[in-house]
Amino acid sequence: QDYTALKLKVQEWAPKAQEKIKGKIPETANVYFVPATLRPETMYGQTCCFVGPKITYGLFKVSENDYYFVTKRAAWNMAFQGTFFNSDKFPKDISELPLIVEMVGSDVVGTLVKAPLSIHTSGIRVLPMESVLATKGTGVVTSVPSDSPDDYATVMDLAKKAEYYGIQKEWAQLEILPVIQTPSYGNITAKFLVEKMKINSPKDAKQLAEAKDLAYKEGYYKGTMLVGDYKGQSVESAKPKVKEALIKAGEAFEYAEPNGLVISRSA
Ligand code: ZZB
Repeated sequence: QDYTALKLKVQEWAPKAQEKIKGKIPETANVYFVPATLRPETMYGQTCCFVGPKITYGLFKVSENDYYFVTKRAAWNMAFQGTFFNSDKFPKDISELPLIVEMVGSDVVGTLVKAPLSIHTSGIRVLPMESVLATKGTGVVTSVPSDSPDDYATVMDLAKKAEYYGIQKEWAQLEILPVIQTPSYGNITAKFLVEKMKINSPKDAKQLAEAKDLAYKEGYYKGTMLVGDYKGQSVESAKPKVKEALIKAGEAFEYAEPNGLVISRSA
């Protein structure tokens, strides 16, 4: 899979995370949460960033002043894609990764990050999502509730049970921006499908998978951009252009994953 890895810069850490990184990175360091996405053209509509609350992540040093928050598995993959090392210095073992500190997802819930292209320019929050897979992408997922049924179902649930999840309700209630117009599902595809299919919970995995499929197809083949530099263009034509622009601006990079396989020389 060819993903776009987006750089969401930390503005303010959640207290638990702050405690764990204290003294381990410079005060002036740039730290980024790095979700992997297949839908760069939807980034205007990001409203939060998901982590698996029980998943273990690492803070990895990428350059003198830059650090990435991803799973160790993703960092290992990135190590061979020019993200951490030059080809003459590929790591031989996972222990050679520049790991600063490990944290679990729940440590970072509440962290405020700045998401490139998002209309929510004062930042979005890191929130918990039970269905995040540790074995896919970077283990960090950016949330676009307008166009991802999983994200829509999750933010609705988070807002409904904010106290249970230990979050502030407002963090899950940022405005949902219409990003893509479609002939069959209107301009907030995910909401339309979740309601039409009567999906009541982020745990309705089978139905959500079906909704995701429909949303992908309709968005890609029939969608038109409602916002951004490529407003009025088809999604098919805007997608590579948005990706390119993000990469050029230093706000994203390419991340590839060999079919969920972890190629580890130490394995
Ligand atoms: C933003 C986005 C906006 C996404 C959208 C989708 C959609 P797929 O389709 O199953 O191959 N994702 C990435 N990593 C993980 C993970 N570790 N666990 C759970 N979900 C993950 O997966 C690709 C999509 O799944 C990614 O693209 C990401 O969400 C999520 F409007 O990023 B996406 C109809 C889908 N719309």
